[in-house]
Amino acid sequence: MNAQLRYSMSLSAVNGFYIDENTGTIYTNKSLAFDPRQHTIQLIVSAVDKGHPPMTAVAAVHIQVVDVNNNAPKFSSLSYTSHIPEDAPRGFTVMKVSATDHDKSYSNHNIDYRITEGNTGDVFAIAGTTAEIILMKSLDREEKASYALKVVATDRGIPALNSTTDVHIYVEDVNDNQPVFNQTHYQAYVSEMAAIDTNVLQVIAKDKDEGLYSKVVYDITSGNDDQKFNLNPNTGIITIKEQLDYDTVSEYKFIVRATDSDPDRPLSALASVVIKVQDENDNAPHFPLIMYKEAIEENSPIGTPIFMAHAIDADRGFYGKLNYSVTEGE
Ligand SMILES: [Ca+2]
Ligand SMILES: [Ca+2]
Ligand SMILES: [Ca+2]
Ligand SMILES: [Ca+2]
Repeated sequence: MNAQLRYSMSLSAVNGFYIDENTGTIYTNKSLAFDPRQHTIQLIVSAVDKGHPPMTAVAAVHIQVVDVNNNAPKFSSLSYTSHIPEDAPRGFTVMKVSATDHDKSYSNHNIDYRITEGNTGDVFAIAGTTAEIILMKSLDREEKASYALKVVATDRGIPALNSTTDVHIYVEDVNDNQPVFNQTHYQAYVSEMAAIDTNVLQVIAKDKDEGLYSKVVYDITSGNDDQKFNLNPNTGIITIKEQLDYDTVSEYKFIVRATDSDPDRPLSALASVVIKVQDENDNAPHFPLIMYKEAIEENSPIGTPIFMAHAIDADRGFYGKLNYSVTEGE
């Protein structure tokens, strides 16, 4: 009977605890918050037996409150977006994400950041503790115009907790590509008889940039002094502007230019064009004089030259070679 004990918490009971008076087990009656400034709570427990007189023992109980890692880091935003020019220098800080963790102890709330997905070519790196996303390599919008990264924030608790956010990085265009002609040299043949506005050929240049930085306009920079041809600045189609004449000019050589439409710093490319005019039989031969009269002596031997026909044909080349024949005798 004397061994039967009755327990109590003496002195001022600490808020949050109670003791089973029969078993002496100490319970909490509310959730304890970890306070990094006060890790331990001291309780004074008395045990009284049922003897006569009762004997009392008093003990100090130190309760160590341990922070449990029960909060995952939480990002300040569900997703993040950043725009960065494609000519941004390496080392450029693209953006900064951030997460917080409500646990109290150092290891349970201290966060490390990692990029886990989408970092094609290791173009970006994240500073593990500050969460700044840094550009590590040169960008090229024409190669890759956007990145969708997954960034994970992990605390240092055991076990560690983490959460993930999406980071969208859009690469903004810079006019860093000049137009490129699909041929460096163009050549076409056109009949000298071709009508005005006939299409002779089309020059085409492409520009890998976007918008105005890729909108190409064409012009002829040299070789069209007599304005025989027209180059449509938008389509690149060269047409005949004035009647051609093989016998005056049989070949035209131009330099054409393709220029993008960057209002500040347009880029351009050049190509050469040769247009060969093809001869047509457009000039009837004619004799310089209308009538030739020759006196022939009677009884001249057969084969005596009596007349050297000499006609003129403005066609050169094949159509300028004449065949002579006697069509009618008098
Ligand atoms: Ca935590
Ligand atoms: Ca580029
Ligand atoms: Ca570009
Ligand atoms: Ca361009």
